[in-house]
Amino acid sequence: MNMGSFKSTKVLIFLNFLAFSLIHGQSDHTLHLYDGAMNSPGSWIIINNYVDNLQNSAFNDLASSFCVVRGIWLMYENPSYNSNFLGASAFYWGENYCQDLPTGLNNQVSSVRYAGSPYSFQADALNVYQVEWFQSYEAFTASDSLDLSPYYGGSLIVTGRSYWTIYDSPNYQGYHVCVTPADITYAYPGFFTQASEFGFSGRVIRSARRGCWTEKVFRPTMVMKPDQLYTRN
Ligand SMILES: [Ca+2]
Repeated sequence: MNMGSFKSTKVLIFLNFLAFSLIHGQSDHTLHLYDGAMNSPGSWIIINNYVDNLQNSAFNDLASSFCVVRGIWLMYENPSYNSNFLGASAFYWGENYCQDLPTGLNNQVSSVRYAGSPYSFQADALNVYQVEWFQSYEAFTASDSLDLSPYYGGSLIVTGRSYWTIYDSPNYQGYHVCVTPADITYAYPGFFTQASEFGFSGRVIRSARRGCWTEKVFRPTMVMKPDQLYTRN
């Protein structure tokens, strides 16, 4: 996988620009990071958008606990969502929940971002990541289609109540499967931490569109409950 390619960098920049310009720096997702553990939190910062490097907020490798006020949040050991160096990562979704960070991330978190729609964390959207556990470059769509450069396919998050079909070729061609949220009644997001969980081991995702255009359906192997931090172990 060519992690540092110009093409994928360009996609990332474009997508980030799109997100920022749409929401004027605000989103439906809010995260608090605390210097200390929950019993003595100390100084803290409020985050409601992507933070590529917490050094810019003078909070790099400082957080020992967090509160998710609302949303779907992804936390990474390294800057730029582990795109230059892979490492520990964790995810959380829900509202009004606080917890100490686990050992692998305590005083280690260097970047954070949310997944799903900037407008509502339970709206229909598809987030596709280059690497397992939602690491590295990301592509996002809330509309009917998505065409991708050939660098994606390591993990994905399906939010809202819609099914999506992902393809290994552009223009909705080639091998394809349908992926689903965890619960479409309550809009529980579907977290697919690695390609084997959605039948894409050894493949890349080149296009995607809303709806289930095949009988080959992959549901999340685990229903990730709200109000719990999930880390790779
Ligand atoms: Ca770090």
